[in-house]
Amino acid sequence: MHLLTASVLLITTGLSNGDKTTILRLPSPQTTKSYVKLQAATPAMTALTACLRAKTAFTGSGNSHFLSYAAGGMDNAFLFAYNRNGAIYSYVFNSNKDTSVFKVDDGAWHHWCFSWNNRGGKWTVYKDGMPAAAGTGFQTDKTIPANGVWIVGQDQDRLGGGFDATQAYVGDITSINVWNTDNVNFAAVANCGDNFGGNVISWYDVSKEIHEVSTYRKDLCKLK
Ligand SMILES: [Ca+2]
Repeated sequence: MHLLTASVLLITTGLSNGDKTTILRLPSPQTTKSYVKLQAATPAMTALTACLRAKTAFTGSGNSHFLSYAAGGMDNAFLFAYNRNGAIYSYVFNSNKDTSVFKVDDGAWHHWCFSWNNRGGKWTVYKDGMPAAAGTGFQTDKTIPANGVWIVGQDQDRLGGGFDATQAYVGDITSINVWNTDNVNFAAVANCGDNFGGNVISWYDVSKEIHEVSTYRKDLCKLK
């Protein structure tokens, strides 16, 4: 069901508070063998929001990747990751954005979003539903190409592959949702009930091709 309220794009999923969600657990030590491919029909995007919940105490020697999107001959069309300092960083259209949002690797569950709009190049990082860092002039007027490949837990250096073990994510991750807009109700999306899915990727509905990753199911309101 598609629900438009006050020009904020939300898609209700079949989930409600108390329901269990699939949680991925990417193993230690880092390996290129563990990843999940998400089967999504992706439009060309002049704006984007990616959100997820992650719990990790892992600090890598390189950048640890939650999610990568390769498309149109561009392996870093979009990346959502954190660096060796435990700070959120992203790529949009092959250009990186380091942020001052630290302690991703504090061992606790957090809800993270990165949003971007090519109008003015506005970007924002949200932590647990609240804005934590923002800026402008990042990849203004660029368009992220359509019909690419979404990979959880690895950085693609070619379409669907070219992984580097030192760039793998280690830890738990769930609630990966992607919208082709930055007009999202972030507080609602961060709510533990996880009622709202993205219109590009909806975690509840998206087909997950799982490679050497363990899974468990849990009520998101009871995550520890
Ligand atoms: Ca790459």
